[in-house]
Amino acid sequence: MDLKADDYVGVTFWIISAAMVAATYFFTVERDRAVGKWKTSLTVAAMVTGIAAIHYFYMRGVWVNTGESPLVFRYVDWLLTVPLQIIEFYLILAAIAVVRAALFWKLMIASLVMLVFGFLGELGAMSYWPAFAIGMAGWLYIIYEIFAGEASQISAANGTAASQTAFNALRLIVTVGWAIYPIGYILGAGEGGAAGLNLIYNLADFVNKIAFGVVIWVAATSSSENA
Ligand SMILES: *C/C=C(C)/C=C/C=C(C)/C=C/C1=C(C)CCCC1(C)C
Repeated sequence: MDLKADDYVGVTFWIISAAMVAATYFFTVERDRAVGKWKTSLTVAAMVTGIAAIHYFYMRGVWVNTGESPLVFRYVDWLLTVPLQIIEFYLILAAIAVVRAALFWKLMIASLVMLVFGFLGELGAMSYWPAFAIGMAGWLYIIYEIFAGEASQISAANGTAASQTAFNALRLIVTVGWAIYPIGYILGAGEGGAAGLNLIYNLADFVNKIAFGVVIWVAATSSSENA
């Protein structure tokens, strides 16, 4: 089926598919410019956009052909890429200090709670707003942990200038960038909500997967040039 000119949500699915492929290529090639542990960080950034690219090809098909939310593809993508981004956070901290594995698991479990309850709510397996509230609690816990908890203390006490810049930028992404997602979920509750929900989720993925990788790329290449 062709993409209709007035299907603006479908167009965003296309643009983001292309952007995810381009970003994957970029982070992979730029890996050569990074040294040491930063190489792994760029590899993970490329994995996130690469996994998303594949899901975007399929999600676009569902949307263009049916006009419905590609619910399962969407959440499978998130369930793969959000944990990778949590790993990315942890790698940045682990590059500068000895970090307890418990911190990693706290962030990981909170992100899974956030996603699983979002999925149950959108699927209709659970009431929409209680599921949303539990998902929000998972996200707020992550924010607490990276601003007031152990993660922020490690970064402040041990970080280099580049790692602290990366940590602070990633923290902003998780707070401000991730805040776009609940807006999509809220729009999804309204009449004809699928368009608003997908438009906002697409925008959010564009920011949070590509900008997230770019932040890591900036830190990786700047600290490699100084090394
Ligand atoms: C690459 C994909 C990313 C970074 C996805 C992030 C998704 C979220 C931050 C979702 C958040 C949600 C809540 C905070 C409440 C419940 C509904 C969700 C799942 C949309």
